[in-house]
Amino acid sequence: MSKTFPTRLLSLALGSVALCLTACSNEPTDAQIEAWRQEAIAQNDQIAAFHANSKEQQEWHLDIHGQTKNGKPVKLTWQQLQSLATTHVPTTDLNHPSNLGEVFNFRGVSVATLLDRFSSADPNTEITFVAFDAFRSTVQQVDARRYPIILALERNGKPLARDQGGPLYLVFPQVQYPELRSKYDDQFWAFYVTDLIIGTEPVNLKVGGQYLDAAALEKLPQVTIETEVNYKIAWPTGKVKLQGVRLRDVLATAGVKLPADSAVVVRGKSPIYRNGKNPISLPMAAVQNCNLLLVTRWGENRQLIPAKMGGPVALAYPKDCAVDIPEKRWVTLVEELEVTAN
Ligand SMILES: Nc1nc2c(c(=O)[nH]1)N[C@H]1C(S)=C(S)[C@@H](COP(=O)(O)O)O[C@H]1N2
Ligand SMILES: [Mo]
Repeated sequence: MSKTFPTRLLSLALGSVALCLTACSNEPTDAQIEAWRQEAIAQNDQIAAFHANSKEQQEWHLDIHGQTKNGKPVKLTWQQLQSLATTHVPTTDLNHPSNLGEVFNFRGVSVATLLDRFSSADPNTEITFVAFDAFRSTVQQVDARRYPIILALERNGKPLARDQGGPLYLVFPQVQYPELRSKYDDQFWAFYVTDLIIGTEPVNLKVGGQYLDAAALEKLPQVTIETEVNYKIAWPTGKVKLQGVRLRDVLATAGVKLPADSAVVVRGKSPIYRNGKNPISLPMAAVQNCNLLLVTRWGENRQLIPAKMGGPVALAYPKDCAVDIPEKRWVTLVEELEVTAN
């Protein structure tokens, strides 16, 4: 595969030169050759981008968690998604302001079909879509069953590019059902969807080869802070109460050693939180000296944190921490802690 690009580039360039050498009376100027070269490079880049894009699509999948029929997560491969994608939705696309009035033909997987096949939750349960960038969009299950809401993978017969919300884009049939316009406005149209959570998952935190459940976390000392949060979606603005347990207590209860020169990597569900090149890595000094928290409850009534808000477990930072943390990234849908060399 890697051979085709340079070969192609060369033949494009040579082809242009040969063509002109016979047809033109003059030798091509340096400027012409440079123009052809640029053209060949641009074409080559396009081919490379196309292949990268289709590779990303081939590897894309949808994970379904929470209240599934057998209680286990379901993984749908790109191929399975393609064969399930039999629902067509003609609609305008809120996120393409250049042609707001244009009606596109989206093809995708009906969310109702996914729920019929995989959901065991009662009709009042919310479902939450999670995206590559940790964006979340929560829909009422009754609406997903009543309307043809789809995870689109094609628009007007073409795969959805990344800048069109692809490979999987949550699309609402707002032309056929105008009442959806206000209920599910542009904020709900999630791009690059990776996960669907039916209801909220139970706590299942992986720490040093062990899995801790809600009961294990409840046994640890509970800490409450009041702070502004940066979980972005579905949280009130201003200060909120958060209740949770200290990161260091969680690690200790799992029997994990905490060398002074190590760091704790926190991983959430979304791929953006699992980027090995840019992990969420907390220096051990901060873990030891600050009340970095894994929170499970919020608000005056200490309610459990639903998937809609990024629960059941999220990472929170206290205001007052003497140790410098390079970048405070608030992590939702926390699934794993790992101690690594710093
Ligand atoms: N994955 C993902 N989808 C998303 C968003 C996002 O940040 N990530 N932003 C939402 C919001 S708030 C809006 S208004 C629309 C358009 O977002 P844009 O203006 O950033 O393109 O996409 C929605 N879908
Ligand atoms: Mo928005």
